[in-house]
Amino acid sequence: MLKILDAKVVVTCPGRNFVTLKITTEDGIYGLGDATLNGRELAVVSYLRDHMIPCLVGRDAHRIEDIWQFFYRGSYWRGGPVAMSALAAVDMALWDIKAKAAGLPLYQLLGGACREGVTVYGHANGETIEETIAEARKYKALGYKAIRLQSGVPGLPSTYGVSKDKLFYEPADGALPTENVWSTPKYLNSAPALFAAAREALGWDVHLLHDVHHRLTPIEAARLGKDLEPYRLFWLEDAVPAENQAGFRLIRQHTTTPLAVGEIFSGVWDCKQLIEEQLIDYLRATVLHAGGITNLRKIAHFADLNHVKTGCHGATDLSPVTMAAALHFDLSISNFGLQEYMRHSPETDAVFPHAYSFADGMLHPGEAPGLGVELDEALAAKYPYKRAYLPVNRLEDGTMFHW
Ligand code: EZ4
Ligand code: CO
Repeated sequence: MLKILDAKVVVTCPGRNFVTLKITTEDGIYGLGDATLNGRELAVVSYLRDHMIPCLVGRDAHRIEDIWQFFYRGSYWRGGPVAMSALAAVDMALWDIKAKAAGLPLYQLLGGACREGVTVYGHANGETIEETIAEARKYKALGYKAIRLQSGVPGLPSTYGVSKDKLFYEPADGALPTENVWSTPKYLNSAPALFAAAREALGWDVHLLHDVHHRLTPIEAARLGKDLEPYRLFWLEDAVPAENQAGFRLIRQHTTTPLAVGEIFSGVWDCKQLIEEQLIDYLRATVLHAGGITNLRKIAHFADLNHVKTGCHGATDLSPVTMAAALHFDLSISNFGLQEYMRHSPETDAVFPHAYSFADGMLHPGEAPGLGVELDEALAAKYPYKRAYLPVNRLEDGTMFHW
């Protein structure tokens, strides 16, 4: 019995908002969990503080599966991003505690390493194709084996994924949502040219990826997939919104471009059909928004039976605690595909000192017991919460669209 003494939620904004759960046990061992839900942070804070922490105190921290089931089944209102992010934070913190109690890095408890490191992809972006390719060259020089390319769409004032600060893209940029403008025809006319130029300039010895960010219909996505086939993408991400999973059948029937989807999924029910019917190649669900390490492991095992690999979301709104948890998970599962890696700012890394490190295009979680991430609470307190929203999108005629 490793009794849970207390738990608290820390909100900090070292450049962007992060919500962290810290669970403390009677033995003095503590664990950290990330509960950050970009643009809706305080809903998860309340879910944890007002509804979960009172039920956690006094429980045995070792009983991870039981505690997971207690909250999942016991809330009656199952699932959804707020509840599953809160549950994930509890789950991550408990795995952190268990691994620290064992004196082992978490990946050892998950079955041990299946590979030498976790291959990651970085984000190259620019207003123009030339600028994007120049950025991609920098990633290649740093040793990256896989690079996501996003370029400005001619005729649109701004585009998803294209940022002024190349290193630290933060789409949640306004105290009220920024309004962007979108045109599918303009986008579909420009995207293939980016990859034609990129293969010409970068060659074939690097994996290239692209994120559509849920902006097409299935038939439009099918066309884009076909147009991109000559450039052999590693994956085409979030081609359409995935609430209607059957929509992927149509894309699948038309193109051999590999498909990735799921960074906003809350669990297996958001992707059961996608996996079962083998409609996708990579699942983007994360340990954070999909209910923790406990839940994502089950989903990954199910995916493995259906030829689907993992491709965990790893944007900067996932804190270093999630990044560490994802790396332990990635290292230990049989069907790992690729891990997204957007570097955090030095301010964020200072608040969350961590054992994971990058070399030769791969991240490794390190050998520190547990997740291998600390929280500098004194420093965190110096960065108070700042309301920030993700942008919204409208078509050129003013119609609300997907962002
Ligand atoms: O827009 O993480 O692949 N990465 C992405 C991200 C998401 C943000 C949303 O919080 O799509 O940039
Ligand atoms: Co994405």
